[in-house]
Amino acid sequence: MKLTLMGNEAIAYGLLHSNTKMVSGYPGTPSSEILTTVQKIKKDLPIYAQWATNEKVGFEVAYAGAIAGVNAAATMKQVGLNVASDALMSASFIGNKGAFVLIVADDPGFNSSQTEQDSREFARFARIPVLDPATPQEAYDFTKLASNISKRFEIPVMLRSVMRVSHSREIVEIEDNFEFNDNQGNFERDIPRWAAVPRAGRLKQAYEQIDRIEKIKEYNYNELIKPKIDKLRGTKNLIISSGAAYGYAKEVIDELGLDIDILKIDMPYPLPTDKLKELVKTYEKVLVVEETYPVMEEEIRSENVYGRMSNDMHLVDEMNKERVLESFKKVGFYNGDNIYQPVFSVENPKIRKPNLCPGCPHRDIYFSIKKVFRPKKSIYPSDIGCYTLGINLDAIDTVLCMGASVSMAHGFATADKNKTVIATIGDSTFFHSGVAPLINAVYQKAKFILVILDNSTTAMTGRQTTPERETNGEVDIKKVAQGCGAEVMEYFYKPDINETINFFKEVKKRYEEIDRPLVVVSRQYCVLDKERAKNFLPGIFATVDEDKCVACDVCTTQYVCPPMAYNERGKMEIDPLLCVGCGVCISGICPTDAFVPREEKGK
Ligand SMILES: Cc1ncc(C[n+]2csc(CCOP(=O)(O)OP(=O)(O)O)c2C)c(N)n1
Ligand code: SF4
Ligand code: SF4
Repeated sequence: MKLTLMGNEAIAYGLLHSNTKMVSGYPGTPSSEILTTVQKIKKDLPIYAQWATNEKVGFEVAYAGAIAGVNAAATMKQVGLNVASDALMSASFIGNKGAFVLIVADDPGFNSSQTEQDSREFARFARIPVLDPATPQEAYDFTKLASNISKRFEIPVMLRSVMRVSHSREIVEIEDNFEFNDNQGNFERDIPRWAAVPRAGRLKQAYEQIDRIEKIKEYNYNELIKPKIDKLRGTKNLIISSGAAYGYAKEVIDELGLDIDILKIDMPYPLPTDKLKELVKTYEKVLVVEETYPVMEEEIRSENVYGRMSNDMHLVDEMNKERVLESFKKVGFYNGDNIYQPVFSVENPKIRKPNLCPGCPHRDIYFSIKKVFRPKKSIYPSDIGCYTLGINLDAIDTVLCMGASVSMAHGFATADKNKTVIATIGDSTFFHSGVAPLINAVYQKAKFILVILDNSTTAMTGRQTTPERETNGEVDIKKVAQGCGAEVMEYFYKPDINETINFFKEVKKRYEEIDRPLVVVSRQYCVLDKERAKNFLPGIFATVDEDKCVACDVCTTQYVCPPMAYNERGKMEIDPLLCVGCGVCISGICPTDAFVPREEKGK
């Protein structure tokens, strides 16, 4: 059967068609659609497909399933693997009974991530095989292959996608008339294996791990690489490539009619290094085209191998045809002009700044925090989510990684006692990794304010569910924070800036009275949550009384609602198509009260 599928949807079908019974993960672009699609296509099948509180938890839930004999998978973005890496490093010694596919989507070019790390490096570090699909079709095929290899060698197998595979679409051929085999889990006690404690048990497993990876190398060569080597024509030069990078290299070769052999590697680790080095010797020059780090290049490094390590390939950012051709020129594969236009680069950024949505409650919280806790006397650590866009309001000083706002607030409060620390974190991020540092802060008697912006969803990554929402409040952020030992104040947001400012004045007062972390739980739904947002948006649409506007910039620099922009007369104007009618600007943002309800204009 043929379907037009996004890479991530193809992976979801691949999971279904390899009888995967458990899929667990944590959202993160560009991986999120994998689990969402499994939830959609599984229909009534007895498949567990759930979001976890973080990637480590997701990994461990699914991995236990694989130990119990069912086929399982965990999904995450590349930085999520940092969080799950503790579990991964041990799982690679212990292995699994059912298949365990670890799906990680990388983001070369930092399109929506804080790093562009290459997860293949993690596979090499953990000594587990990794498959690197180049297209949505391969994303489907390789998911099934990963499941087979995992089951056959009883080892977690990584499927490493990148944004250009996960988010591109093509017609994908998938299995027809598939019947799901509902195999039941059956945990078999094997204490020396599943609970191998240092040192004797682990020593044994470490030798087994080495032995296993050697066998997988052989498999890689015989089944995946050798058939392709047999088809090489024996030209003067060779390109070795994998994943999405292969697509760029192949297109450049085809479009320019270059006579260069190209060997596509499906499993970049473990590589049959000796055999590849033999192959490399039969060519004059070999260029390795891969994203993002020189993983294969390091493995097959020889005098005539070129790439990033020889400085013949760009070191940062995504691959594209212009960059590939530039490398061809550097190593002497091509002498003509570079026919491809430079795409976006740091030198010519033409980007619109990301911004909070019109009507987003997060904006008012930041505006009010700044009004009450003045920037010169405060430090604003924040975290990762939609609320990070509070950066546009200059209401965020630091962003590191998920959960770090809380521990960094603790650190800042300890290091700089002359300032008040007001940290911000989203509800999903708090559950992900904010709880442990809050306990630590109470335990260490730190004093700061932590504002949890609870919009009842994981908005940034596509509004996935959160523990509180899914349990109808059985898991309650307020009680969790209280249980951690923090003082808690709750605010039910209203679209009136004076209400929010007054609330933060109360917060300031309370903060001065106590000697522990003060947590503020600010509740309001995401403005894109159409069902719920209509309950708090009053439908008061704004316009500007131009006579009153003195072009002071307060609204465009301190409140920054997207419909606001200066017109050709140098006066503020509201784009009526973007205004969602929250009415907040009218409630007191402008020092001269230039914002008025639309129908009042001209009164
Ligand atoms: C370790 C890690 N996992 C996942 C992500 C992707 N990610 C970015 S923000 C975010 C959650 C945002 O949700 P929330 O904290 O509720 O804030 P909101 O976007 O709803 O304001 C996620 C999952 C990430 N950046 N890092
Ligand atoms: S804050 Fe008021 S006066 Fe200042 S630019 Fe905006 S609308 Fe004009
Ligand atoms: S009413 Fe004002 S603050 Fe609200 S969305 Fe419209 S322009 Fe933005």
